[in-house]
Amino acid sequence: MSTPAIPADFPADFLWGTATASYQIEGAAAEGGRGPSIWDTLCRVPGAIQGGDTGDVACDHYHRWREDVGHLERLGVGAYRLSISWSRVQPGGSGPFNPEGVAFYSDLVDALRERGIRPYVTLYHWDLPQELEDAGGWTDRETAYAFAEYARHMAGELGDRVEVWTTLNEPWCSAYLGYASGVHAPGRTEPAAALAAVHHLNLAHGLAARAIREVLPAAQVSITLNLHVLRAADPASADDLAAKAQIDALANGAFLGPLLDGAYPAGLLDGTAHVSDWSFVRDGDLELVRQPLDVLGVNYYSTTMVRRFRGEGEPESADGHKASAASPWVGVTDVEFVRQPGPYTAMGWNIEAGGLTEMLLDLHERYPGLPLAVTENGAAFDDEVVTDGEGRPRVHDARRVAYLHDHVAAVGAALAAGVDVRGYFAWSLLDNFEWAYGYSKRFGIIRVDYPTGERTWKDSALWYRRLATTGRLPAVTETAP
Ligand code: PNW
Repeated sequence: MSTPAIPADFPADFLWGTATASYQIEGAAAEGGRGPSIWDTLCRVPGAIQGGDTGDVACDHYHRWREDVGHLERLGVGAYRLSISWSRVQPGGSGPFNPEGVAFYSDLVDALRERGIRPYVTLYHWDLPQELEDAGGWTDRETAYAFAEYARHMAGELGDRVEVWTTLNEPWCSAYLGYASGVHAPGRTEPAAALAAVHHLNLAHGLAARAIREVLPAAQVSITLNLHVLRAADPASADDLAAKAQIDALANGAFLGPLLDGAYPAGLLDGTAHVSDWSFVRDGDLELVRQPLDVLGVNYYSTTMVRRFRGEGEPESADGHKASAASPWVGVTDVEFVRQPGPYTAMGWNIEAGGLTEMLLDLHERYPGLPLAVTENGAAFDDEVVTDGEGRPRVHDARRVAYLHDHVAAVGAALAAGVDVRGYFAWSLLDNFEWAYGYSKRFGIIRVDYPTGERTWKDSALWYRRLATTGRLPAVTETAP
């Protein structure tokens, strides 16, 4: 086990939390007045989701939420990151709100606060109301205005009971996986549309941030990005470095640029000029997108290595598919994604905790004074339930404990180097619906049995409780119940 030089203790006010998302855990897809979302629709497309799984029931959190709040309380976490299902609170995405849906989140937020757990609320974790997609979805500018009205309404309903308002989770996924590669909802494979989606998501963030602050002037506003930590296969090769810059513009610059620098990077506009003229960016948009951020959320799982396509065979895309399958990398034809040394998680993602320190340091250097939070980090493994001497179910997920240990240590290393990191959220509280992979991938620190929904603490939950309650990095062996 690696033991990086980190302070023995995290700051006393450092927030330990866990994260989930509405569609991945709630179920009750047709209950309580909820309207359909684009994920309900994609789940009905044959072949779209592994095993034909759907979020119809998921972890049944909609009915079991009191029990889940109990798990959070016993874990001793100071914060919980949840997302609101837009179509549960506003079934059509515009028009009337659904009081029953709003009450669900209001009660949940109250229950968390009563236990001293701060709610970090994400307004959009990919479950767009289907009616809005039918009108063009994120390719349509109107969706950004609709999002801002939804955000305004929720700010009024939940008010200052919410600790941090996060507008969007990983707009990279919404835009490129939803509209270019099509592996996420709405499952479209239209590269030009994906670029329009990038911009309308950025615009939606800016409009929503402004609307939230109009209702709640003291609100803390955030967005969560999945930045890519990139490596050039040969750092001495100008071609590979150019390939890396090309991917950096699409993956990172497309969001950091307008959010924090006030402009899309020239490399992004040039590199996609053959796909789109970006005429959907209107005068004044960039000022709207660049709203002050109280904290930037970053999700981190792995690193990405690229090189210039060397002309043998067919270049591979990010997920190992041949580039002739739809690629999320709009406009890119001559970049290869290189498989890196393991170990790997069950997602096939290489494990490299140092990449997290690197990402935090890099953000700190580029945007000094911008507070950061790790809003997701975790790993899928094939866990196994065993029975201990006293007949109790146990899950000895040693690889997940090691993953969390090393990545928390990586956050500690960034803190020690002076980076302003405020919190860390383990993905995920529960095993849940892992999007196109259905229930085949388990990220939880608490196991969920399907279909009974029964929850069982894994060793990683026991380890995380020790971390959250002491603020000290436990050894990987500290998993006693
Ligand atoms: C994130 N990629 O998803 C999401 O925020 C979570 O909902 C999800 O469960 C978690 O990470 C684990 O996958 C991602 O292809 C999905 O690069 C795909 C990618 C990145 C993040």
